[in-house]
Amino acid sequence: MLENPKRYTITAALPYTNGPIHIGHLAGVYVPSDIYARYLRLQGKDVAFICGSDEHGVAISMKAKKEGITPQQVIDKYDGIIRQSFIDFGISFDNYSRTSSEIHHKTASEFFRKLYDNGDFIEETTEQLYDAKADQFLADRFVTGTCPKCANEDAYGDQCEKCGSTLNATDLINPKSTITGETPILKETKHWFLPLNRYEDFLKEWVLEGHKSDWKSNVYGQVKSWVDGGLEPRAVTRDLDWGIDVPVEGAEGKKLYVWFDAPIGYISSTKEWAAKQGKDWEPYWKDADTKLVHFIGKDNIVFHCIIFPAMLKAEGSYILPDNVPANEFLNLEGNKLSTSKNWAVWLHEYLQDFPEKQDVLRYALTANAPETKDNDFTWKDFQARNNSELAAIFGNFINRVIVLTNKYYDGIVPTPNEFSEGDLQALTELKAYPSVIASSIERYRFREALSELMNVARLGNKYLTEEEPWKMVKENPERVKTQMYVALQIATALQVLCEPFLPFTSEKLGKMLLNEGTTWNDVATKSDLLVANHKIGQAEILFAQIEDAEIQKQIDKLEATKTANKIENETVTPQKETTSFEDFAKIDLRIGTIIEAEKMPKANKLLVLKVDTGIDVRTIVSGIAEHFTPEEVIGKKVTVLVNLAPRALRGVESEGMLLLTNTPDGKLVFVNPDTDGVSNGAVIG
Ligand code: B3M
Ligand code: ZN
Repeated sequence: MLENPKRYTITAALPYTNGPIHIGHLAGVYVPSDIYARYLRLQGKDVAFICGSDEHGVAISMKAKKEGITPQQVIDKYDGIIRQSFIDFGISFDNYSRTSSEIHHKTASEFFRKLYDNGDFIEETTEQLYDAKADQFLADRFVTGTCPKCANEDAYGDQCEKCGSTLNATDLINPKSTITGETPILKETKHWFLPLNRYEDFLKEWVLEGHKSDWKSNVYGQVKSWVDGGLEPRAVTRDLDWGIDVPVEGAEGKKLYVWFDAPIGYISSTKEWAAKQGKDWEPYWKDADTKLVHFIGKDNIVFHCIIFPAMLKAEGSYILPDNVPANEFLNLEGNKLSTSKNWAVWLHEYLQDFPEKQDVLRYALTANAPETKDNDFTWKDFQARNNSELAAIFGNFINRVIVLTNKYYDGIVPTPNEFSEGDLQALTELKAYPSVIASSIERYRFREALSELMNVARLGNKYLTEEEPWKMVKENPERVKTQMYVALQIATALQVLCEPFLPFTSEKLGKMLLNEGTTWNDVATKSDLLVANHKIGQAEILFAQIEDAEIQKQIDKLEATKTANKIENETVTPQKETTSFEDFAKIDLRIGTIIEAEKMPKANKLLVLKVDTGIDVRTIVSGIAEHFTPEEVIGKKVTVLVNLAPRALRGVESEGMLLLTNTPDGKLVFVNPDTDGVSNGAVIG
């Protein structure tokens, strides 16, 4: 681990511009990286916080085909939406570029060409999957099939999301083209391969030895299993019509593999940033005193810990990542987040429903971050985090301090008298928090760091509750001056220390305290963060309560998505075997009317019905009690199978059966032909 770096290059995974971003992206990558970058800036460090849109790859082409537009139109649409989401949520990149940019095409091409000229690639003609109907080679997401490692039937040509394996398309069992559904054939094609096997010793020494103690176990474990399992040459070019041309002769129609070019996007984005700043980009990627940290999700570990480092090693002039603190996955209400199933909380939609509540989501996602294992986002937890933590602890403390200071001293910070033991104890505890929080952040433990931040607010509440200035003011107003002075120091510390986590709240609180310029280090070293006679502003509510109705609306929205997915994905029951007209003629279907209904005692699912079939009035027991009340069905016209052999149900003789079907979300509905003007007993045939 690099001690005392001169500068920091922090990268956040480049989001594919094939759709908007959701809470899983924020939780996994962008909030943790933003906390880290903001914290380092508060320490006065030289930080380049880098990101950009990932605009090549099959995912873009597939989206274009699906929407009937060009890949350029797809990336322009979603690049704009994603950029805005990052701005809206205070993700403070120093530069956000895009891999369709000219500077990236140039940087990636030069990078490839250098390795090509060094002879670092294996040039080989191999048989690849080919969709004869679409007249297209199938790579990556253009083909799905069964994963040879874990038997997941929805594995992609380059990766299995279930077990995390990286695959070659030809590894798939029962491959199917996602373009036409056809079974692909094998066809020869030339590609260039990065011989990862040649880098096994380097990776063993750099990662398995060098980062045994400081890389997260979920990351280290994945890298170890890949390297120990033996690495194979990996194609870094594709037969595609969208992407960066392969810059060598004889490569017409070939593009760089998206996972070769995308990580180079960090470098080109840094170049773009440095040019705008009038800085030299190279120290941020080539100086041994630079700490390079990649923030990613777990499905990107192999690309950031094996493939990209092998590329950097081969190129020879770059530094390697000091850490890759990958997060696991966030689930939503117990199910995997899914763009394709619209099972997500989209950031742009969140802000429509919860305007000005970016920090509440940042807080809830950090408090629940999947740092070492997959975790679950629920709307109930989100509400509790806001109401029981942010509002009840953080907001309540701040509100009491600001209101009382305005009430007792017209907003002027009082001059303290002699400090009591309790005062000194609180001020001493306060000074410890900057290093406590820093220690967690620097070990990428953001949940822990956030919990320590909230302990500052708890310290404030505890102090006020023990000191009770609202009572003391009657008997010893001089004492209250000291109490409020101490409370204001805690509030100011909270304003500074919360900035990496809750930037919008920090800004609001800064305006309420009219405090500027207090540094992280001041909190650790100074006792007068807010000096006597400083005038503060008025209180405003930092965290309004989130009502049950607002949460129910979100839960209902997800239920509607589930139903829509069921409808879209409903598989039709296959037709039964052929029957004869003679057999059909044996059944006797009539129109009838339910004239009485009651629940079957001690049987949740059964209603006992009296049905006028036109032939007679008979008893029919029907399993519809969980879908209809007796009142709802009385008077309803129904289709009745009248010559079904009678049978006793819970001691009640049932003579016939009503015809019903169900909606995709499982609701039962009566099946009735258009029965206007049709009498009971009418024969259906
Ligand atoms: N575009 C994100 C993903 O796999 C991918 C990251 C690239 S970082 C260089 O969803
Ligand atoms: Zn698998």
